[in-house]
Parts: sequence; C-alpha cells; structure tokens
Amino acid sequence: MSFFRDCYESMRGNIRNFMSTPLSRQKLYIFGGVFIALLLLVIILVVSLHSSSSGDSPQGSSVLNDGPGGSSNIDPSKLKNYVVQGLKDNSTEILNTFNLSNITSSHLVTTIWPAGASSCGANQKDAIAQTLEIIDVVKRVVQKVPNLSLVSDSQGLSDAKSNDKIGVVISLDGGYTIDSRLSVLRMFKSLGASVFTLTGACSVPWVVSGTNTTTTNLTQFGTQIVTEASRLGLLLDLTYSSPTVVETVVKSEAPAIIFNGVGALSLTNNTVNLSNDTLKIIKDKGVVLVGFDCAIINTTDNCTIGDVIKHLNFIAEVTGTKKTVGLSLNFSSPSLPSDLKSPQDVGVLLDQLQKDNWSLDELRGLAYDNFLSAWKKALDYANKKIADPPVDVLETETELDSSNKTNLVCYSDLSIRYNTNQPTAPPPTVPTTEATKAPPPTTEATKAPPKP
Ligand SMILES: *[C@@H]1O[C@H](CO)[C@@H](O)[C@H](O)[C@H]1NC(C)=O
Ligand SMILES: *[C@@H]1O[C@H](CO)[C@@H](O)[C@H](O)[C@H]1NC(C)=O
Ligand SMILES: *[C@@H]1O[C@H](CO)[C@@H](O)[C@H](O)[C@H]1NC(C)=O
Ligand SMILES: *[C@@H]1O[C@H](CO)[C@@H](O)[C@H](O)[C@H]1NC(C)=O
Ligand SMILES: *[C@@H]1O[C@H](CO)[C@@H](O)[C@H](O)[C@H]1NC(C)=O
Ligand SMILES: *[C@@H]1O[C@H](CO)[C@@H](O)[C@H](O)[C@H]1NC(C)=O
Ligand SMILES: *[C@@H]1O[C@H](CO)[C@@H](O)[C@H](O)[C@H]1NC(C)=O
Ligand SMILES: *[C@@H]1O[C@H](CO)[C@@H](O)[C@H](O)[C@H]1NC(C)=O
Ligand SMILES: *[C@@H]1O[C@H](CO)[C@@H](O)[C@H](O)[C@H]1NC(C)=O
Ligand SMILES: *[C@@H]1O[C@H](CO)[C@@H](O)[C@H](O)[C@H]1NC(C)=O
Ligand SMILES: *[C@@H]1O[C@H](CO)[C@@H](O)[C@H](O)[C@H]1NC(C)=O
Ligand SMILES: CC(=O)N[C@H]1CO[C@H](CO)[C@@H](O)[C@@H]1O
Repeated sequence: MSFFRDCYESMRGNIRNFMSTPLSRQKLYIFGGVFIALLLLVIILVVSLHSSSSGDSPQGSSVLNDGPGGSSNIDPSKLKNYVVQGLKDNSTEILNTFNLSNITSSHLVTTIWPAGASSCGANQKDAIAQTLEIIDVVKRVVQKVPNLSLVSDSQGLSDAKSNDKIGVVISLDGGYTIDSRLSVLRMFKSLGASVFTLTGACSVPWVVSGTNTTTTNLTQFGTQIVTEASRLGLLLDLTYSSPTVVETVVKSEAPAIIFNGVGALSLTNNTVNLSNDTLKIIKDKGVVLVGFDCAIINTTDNCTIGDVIKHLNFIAEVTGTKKTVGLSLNFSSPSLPSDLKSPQDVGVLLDQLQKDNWSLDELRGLAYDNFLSAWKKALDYANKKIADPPVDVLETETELDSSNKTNLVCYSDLSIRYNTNQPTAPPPTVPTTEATKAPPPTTEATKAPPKP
C-alpha cells in the first residue's frame, strides 16, 4: 500500500512542479508537437470517413480479388484448329491463342470452353465424334498448360482462383452434341462436361433453335432430356431457345438456367435477345450473362461500357433483382466496346457500376457469385436426386424422321432402336427391311425394362 501512496505522491509532485514552473522553450515544443499530432489525426480521420462514405474506397473493382470472376468464352474455332493441326508445345502461345494471357492478372479466372461440332451439318451425323474430339483437345490443353485447371463444380473454380489458375468449365455447345441419346449425355457428364446448352444455334429432333419461333416447344422427349440433365447436375444454358422453351424449362424441375452472351431485346433487337416477358419468367431461376459484343448490346459495331451498363441495369430492373445478371467476357469478339477491350478493363466497368449505385455485394454477384450460385443450385439438386434411376427413353421414330432425313442414312441401328418398344417381342437377331417400315409409334418409345 505504501508503495502506491509513495508513487502517487511522487507523480503529484512532478506534475505540480511541471505546471508551476514558467513555460520554457522545451515545454512549448512538447505542447505544440502534441497539438499538431492530434490535429493531424483528426484530419486523417475526417478525410478517410468522408471518402469511404462517398464511395471512393474500396473500389468496385476490388471485388475481383475475392472470387473467380468471369465468365470468359473461348473461341470454339480455335479449339477445332488444335484438333486439326495438333497442339503447340508452348504454354504462353496457347494462352495467347485463347486470349487468356492477361486473365489471371485481372482476376477473371472463370472460363467456359464450348464443346461441339464445327457446323449444324453434324446433326444426326458425326456430332458425337466431333464433340469428343473437342473434349479431348480441351483436356490435352489443360494438361499442357500449368496455368489451367479443369473444374467440375463451383468449389473447383474458387480453388483454381486460390491456386492462381484459370478454371476451365466444359460446356456442351447445343443439343445436337448428344445425338438424342441420353446415354451420351451421361457419358459427357462423366467426361467432365458441366454446362449443357439446350438448343444452341442448331435445331434438333426434340427442339427447334431460335428466339423468334413462338410456337416452338420441347417435344415430350425434350422434356425428358431436361429431366435427365437436371438429375445429372448439368447447368442448363438456354441461349437461342424460344420463349416457349424457356417457359417450359423454368416450369420444370430444372433448378437453374443461364443465358450466355446476350442482352435485352427492348434495348437492342438481335437474334439472342431476351424479351421483357422472358426476363420476367426467368427471374427466380435464371442468370443472364450479358455479352461484351457491340452487335448484341448496341446493334452497331461501335459501342462502349455505357451500353453494357444500360443492359445490366435494364435486366436488373425488369427482373426486379441484380441477382439475375452476370458477365460474359468474350475478348475474341470482333466488335468489343471501345473502352472494354481487355480483361484489365473489367475493373473499370465495375468501378463505374459502383458509381451507379451498385453495392459491393451486388458487384460480387455480377462478377461471379450469381453464376456460381446457379451452378451450385444445379449440383445441389443432383445431390438430392442421387438415388433416382437414370431416365431411360429413346426419342420417337417420328421425331427422328421429321428432323433431318438426309442424315438418317448415318444410323445403322434404326431397326433395332425402333423394334424394342414391344417388351414381349424377342430382340431381332437380323434386322429386316420390314422393321424399318414399321408404322411410327404414337407414344413415347420406351426401352424394355432391364432384365433382372
Ligand atoms: C512461346 O511463345 C511466346 C509467345 O509467342 C514466345 O515469346 C516464347 O519465346 C515462346 N517460348 C518458346 C520456348 O518457344
Ligand atoms: C485475341 O486474340 C486474337 C488472336 O488470337 C487477337 O487478334 C486479338 O487482338 C486478341 N484480343 C485481345 C483483347 O487480346
Ligand atoms: C502462368 O503461370 C506462370 C508460372 O506460374 C506465371 O508466371 C504466369 O504469369 C501465368 N500466366 C497466366 C496468364 O496466368
Ligand atoms: C440437316 O443436315 C444437312 C446436311 O448435313 C445440314 O446441312 C442441315 O443444316 C441440317 N439441318 C438441321 C436442321 O439440322
Ligand atoms: C424466324 O427467323 C427465321 C430466320 O432466322 C425466319 O426464316 C422466320 O421467318 C422467322 N419467323 C418469324 C415468325 O418471324
Ligand atoms: C410446352 O410443353 C410443356 C411440356 O410438355 C407443356 O407443359 C406446355 O404446356 C407446352 N407449352 C405450350 C405453349 O404448348
Ligand atoms: C427485330 O428485328 C426483326 C428484323 O430483323 C423484326 O422482324 C422484329 O419485328 C424486330 N423486333 C422488335 C421487337 O423490334
Ligand atoms: C420492357 O420493360 C421496360 C421497363 O419496364 C419498359 O420501359 C419497356 O417499354 C418494355 N418493353 C416492351 C417491348 O414492352
Ligand atoms: C449505340 O451507341 C450509340 C453511340 O454511343 C448510341 O447513340 C445508340 O443509342 C446505341 N444504340 C443502342 C441500340 O443502344
Ligand atoms: C464511334 O462513336 C464515337 C462517338 O459516339 C465516334 O467518335 C467514333 O468515330 C465512332 N467510331 C466508329 C468506328 O464509327
Ligand atoms: C496484357 O498484358 C501485357 C503485359 O502485362 C500488356 O503488354 C498487354 O498490352 C496486355 N494485353 C491486353 C490486351 O491488355
Ligand atoms: C423473343 C424475341 O422477340 N426475339 C426477337 C429477337 O430478334 C429477332 C430478330 O433478330 C426477332 O425476330 C425476334 O422476334
């Protein structure tokens, strides 16, 4: 106790002493220094508070540090070139070919690689073989270039980002790639496909491609393809699908859909546009990845970031939420916005959107979270359906026949496929010409149940 009293007395003495002596030059310096330091502190606090409330810091572009921004689309013709000419042995050159050299430094590491054939003519012909070739070349590219990592779920993309890698997502580039065979869809999934574009630019026996064909709907078999794709956890891409097809898929069990490289019809009239009605229909399940292509967002070949922002704000307004928009980056596109020509410029877009009252959370959604959560919904749904048996049906012979007769000669198993819809009949050992001429079944041709 006495120690504390002594200490207190000594302090009091010192302070009294200090206050009672006249101000020396030294004391003036001490008081002045403390005062100036305090003043500086106050100024710094006021300035930093002011700047954060006015939105200058942190910037919109800062959200790119937090997640695997994207999604870039790879030019499919360049993949085909590798199939034809063989792979280059130079990683840098490969990354340049796909306009990916500056992607990592701009934090945009989600890339979508379309697998398909080089023309709609492959429909009911060699579409599967050509799609397999592309998947093979994608896998070889990923193996050769250490900067790339093939990913098959949303977590994989986040991991790629933390490992400084570019995530490669394989997308089946249209329904024709599966040649109306659900078995093929399942095998593509097991080979690493994650996204399935339902129509794409090519019509198939079970759905006609095009946004303007208002009467177009999925056939009965088409709806079963949607069921199976959903069961497998494939994320459905409805770009080029008619409004009716979009509505049918939205009303199905499919948990999530995306559109890739599109805009709003009300602003720009082109073939991949989405009307107000379609936007309203998809608002709870869909994410619209707006394209960086002047033809899509402006119709002329002269556009700016302002056009991208116009479409983003418009789609958010019509759907009533900013959770329905994402970015489709295609830096190989012939007419990019004049101020959005490289991955580095995406940060500028995000900064501008922040000034346009987009919160950092909304910008994270735009840059990656909305796409990731759509994908996650697709995969979560598949997890719930894991015990469901595969959908086991064939398209009807009428569907096949009315679609593209010229290519039917490419099928050597027609008589077998369309004779198995009578479970009691023994499977034919020798296909007869009789069988091919059998009247088309009126209902869905289902396969015979598997033998116990
Ligand atoms: C790979 O390609 C890049 C870009 O074309 C070039 O600068 C580099 O020298 C090439 N490296 C080798 C080992 O050839
Ligand atoms: C993308 O690559 C093509 C050639 O592969 C090139 O002409 C174009 O300038 C590149 N674009 C960007 C933004 O780097
Ligand atoms: C690819 O990886 C190398 C080595 O990690 C790195 O130096 C280079 O910047 C990366 N390139 C890209 C485009 O990410
Ligand atoms: C049908 O096949 C022909 C010949 O291969 C092709 O040119 C055409 O685009 C195909 N049509 C459709 C709708 O698939
Ligand atoms: C839809 O577009 C195609 C060509 O893209 C055209 O032939 C057809 O007439 C159009 N249909 C309608 C209803 O506008
Ligand atoms: C489209 O097909 C679906 C599924 O068969 C059906 O429920 C829907 O009513 C059809 N829509 C129209 C406009 O015919
Ligand atoms: C879009 O343009 C096409 C012609 O290219 C026209 O037929 C159609 O009516 C236009 N749609 C709208 C909504 O303006
Ligand atoms: C689409 O919706 C917007 C905003 O609600 C409206 O201004 C525009 O007129 C609509 N366009 C059409 C073609 O109905
Ligand atoms: C295209 O851009 C020009 C120039 O910025 C602008 O005046 C025009 O309204 C835009 N067109 C569309 C359809 O957005
Ligand atoms: C694009 O539009 C801007 C202004 O809107 C104009 O200055 C420029 O010349 C145009 N460029 C082309 C290639 O038309
Ligand atoms: C990519 O980055 C390199 C150096 O980091 C730069 O010289 C080049 O201009 C960039 N390319 C684009 C299209 O921004
Ligand atoms: C849904 C819709 O209205 N789509 C329109 C898109 O643009 C084409 C022309 O390119 C129109 O024909 C479609 O009606």
